[in-house]
Amino acid sequence: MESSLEIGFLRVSEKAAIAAARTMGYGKRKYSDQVAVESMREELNRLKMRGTVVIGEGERDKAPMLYVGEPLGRGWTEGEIYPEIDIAVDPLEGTNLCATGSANSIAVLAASEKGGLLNAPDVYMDKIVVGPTAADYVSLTNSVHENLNQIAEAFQRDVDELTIVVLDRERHHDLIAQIREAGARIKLITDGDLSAGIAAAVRGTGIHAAMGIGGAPEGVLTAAAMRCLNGRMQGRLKPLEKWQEERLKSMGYVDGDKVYDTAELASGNDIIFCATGVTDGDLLRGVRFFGGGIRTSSLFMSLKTNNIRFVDTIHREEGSKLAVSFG
Ligand code: VTB
Repeated sequence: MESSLEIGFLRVSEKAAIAAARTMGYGKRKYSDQVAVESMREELNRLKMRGTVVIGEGERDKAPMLYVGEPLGRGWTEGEIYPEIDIAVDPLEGTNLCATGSANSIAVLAASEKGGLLNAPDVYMDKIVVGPTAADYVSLTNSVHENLNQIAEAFQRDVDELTIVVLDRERHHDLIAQIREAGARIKLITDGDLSAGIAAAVRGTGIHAAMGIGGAPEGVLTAAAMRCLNGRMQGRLKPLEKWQEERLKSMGYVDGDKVYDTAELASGNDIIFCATGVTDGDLLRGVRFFGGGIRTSSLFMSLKTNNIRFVDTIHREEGSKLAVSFG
């Protein structure tokens, strides 16, 4: 991918994060999502590409979507010289977190050459996510105990020195009990298993794995991040409701036990992943507003060029005399 296009994607997640962050704490999750979606759409349409959404906003939310199949970018009207790009978005991951001003909501986007991101249905997915240290040590077909022992071995520590992130949901009753029984520490989160998965792949966050059932679209985005970070994400599609089962069948997903590995979820060779903090989090700072300017913190990665960038951007308003401060 051209570097100007790569930088364009960073701008997309930054702008979406800023738009959402302006609504932080309003208590209106759908509105927060809507402004992030609108901002992403507007910015993506400025880019020199023929983009197509392959992972869009969840219909489950009934939010205004960037829908699967939506064409984006100037290439569709201005000419075929621009590359075809598949795009996966989660304009506001953790709508509730933003609406309540809680930690770890982010704006996320991944892009790849055509066909490089699985067009996963909007159902649930059972997941395990670890970073490079434990990447070769886990499998979704192992028991929870086995996986925790393996992760502990990878980190050369005891199981009780691990921290596992799990979404705080009734459906995780057994999973949580098993992790507790094995002795690992747990961080229960109200939302946002995508940002938890990314944090698990970065040393120093204090998180060693994310486990449990969350959204399949978020799973594909997590896998895109894992490709760039050398982490591992495994997922098994989990229809929890009747309509989800029907959706899977109609889309041709018949093998309910199939475990998708990182490179099946995100198979591209030219993957870009951007996440910008909306509210302060484990890995990224939230958007900060000053008179005359705004500051954002992003993770911006390119698989092809092997760059992982933590980008701290100051967006100065035109004519602003805002002094730049350190940190
Ligand atoms: C999942 C998870 C997301 O919403 O999609 C979750 O992957 C929805 O799960 O990170 P429930 O239906 O159980 O609420 C998030 O937590 C946030 O979008």
